[in-house]
Amino acid sequence: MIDLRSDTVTKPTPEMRRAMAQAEVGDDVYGEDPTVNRLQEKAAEITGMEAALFVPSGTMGNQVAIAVHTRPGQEVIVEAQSHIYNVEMATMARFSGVQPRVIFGERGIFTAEQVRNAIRPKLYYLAHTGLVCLENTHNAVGGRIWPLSGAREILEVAHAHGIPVHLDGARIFNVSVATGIPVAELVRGFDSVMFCLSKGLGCPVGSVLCGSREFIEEARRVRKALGGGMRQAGVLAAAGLYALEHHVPRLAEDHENAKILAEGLSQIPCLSVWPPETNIVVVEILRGPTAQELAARLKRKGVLVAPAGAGTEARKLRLVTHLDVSREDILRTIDLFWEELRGL
Ligand code: TLP
Repeated sequence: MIDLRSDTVTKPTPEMRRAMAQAEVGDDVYGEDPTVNRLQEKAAEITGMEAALFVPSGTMGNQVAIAVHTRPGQEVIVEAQSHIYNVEMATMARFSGVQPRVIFGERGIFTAEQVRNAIRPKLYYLAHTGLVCLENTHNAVGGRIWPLSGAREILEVAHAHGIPVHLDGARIFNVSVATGIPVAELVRGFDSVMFCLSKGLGCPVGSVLCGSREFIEEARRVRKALGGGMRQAGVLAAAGLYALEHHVPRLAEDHENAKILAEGLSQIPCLSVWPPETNIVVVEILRGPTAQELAARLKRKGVLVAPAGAGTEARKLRLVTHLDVSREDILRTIDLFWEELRGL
């Protein structure tokens, strides 16, 4: 099977498994797992933040950040297609007692002016704005890179109002490799950043939340309260350390494969393909099968792709390149799309 549904599907390489098997471990709830501690130190160093916390998933990293930054009854500014708003099961309402204040970006990217207009005036009878969240890359709009200058303007506006800004940087390493800008530079000024080890970096499990020492101290309490205190988690952290040391530059191959895939598919007349900026290709099917139907037919031929969006958006597919798909797999996928769609 050629699995292009997500970069979450990668399996640990033999070298990564070796690093996991050999990891030195301890009880991380006591702060005594040396490998977890090393991963957290390394993540803090890479992001230029004071401290970091290993969490089981990106969702938990985002939600712990929201819980620490906000108070119940506040609003959180989010983009309409963001993961935090769409794919985290309204968890900010469930665990933090806050509601999303949704802004519609231009193809997923909103401006500082839009943020300024969405911040509530500090009147006692209005909900106060507790947090702004950005997502880089922005998954649902095809792995788009949030322009750094725009992000910095948003940071300025939010901070001028005393509002913190969290970055869902699930794929921030893709941004860094695509732009050549170090991660620390991309996240400078944010109050917290979450990045995923279990996406393009190829780990089986795990994300890291980074921020100030004070923020991470509180985040550790919230993680434990949510049931995310892990014990001998060094076996997982070892995979993270291995990935940070060996799997970052190779993301360029995924970006190259995404470009080749997009170029190939864009030759098919009934498809409209969004030019990828990183490792995510969004394909709109203009005529013929729905996304579900085409995905089912491709599956029978050995290729897995993900229908993107629901309802009215059922004519979109998302294809994600990663560690476990080769150039040959990409060329084969293009051929199979042709086989299904020729003549349409
Ligand atoms: N994204 C998954 C799905 O949930 C859509 C994927 O296959 O892309 N932030 C962003 C931007 C994400 O894309 C994801 C996962 C998360 C957070 C959550 O990470 P996990 O799945 O580890 O909770």
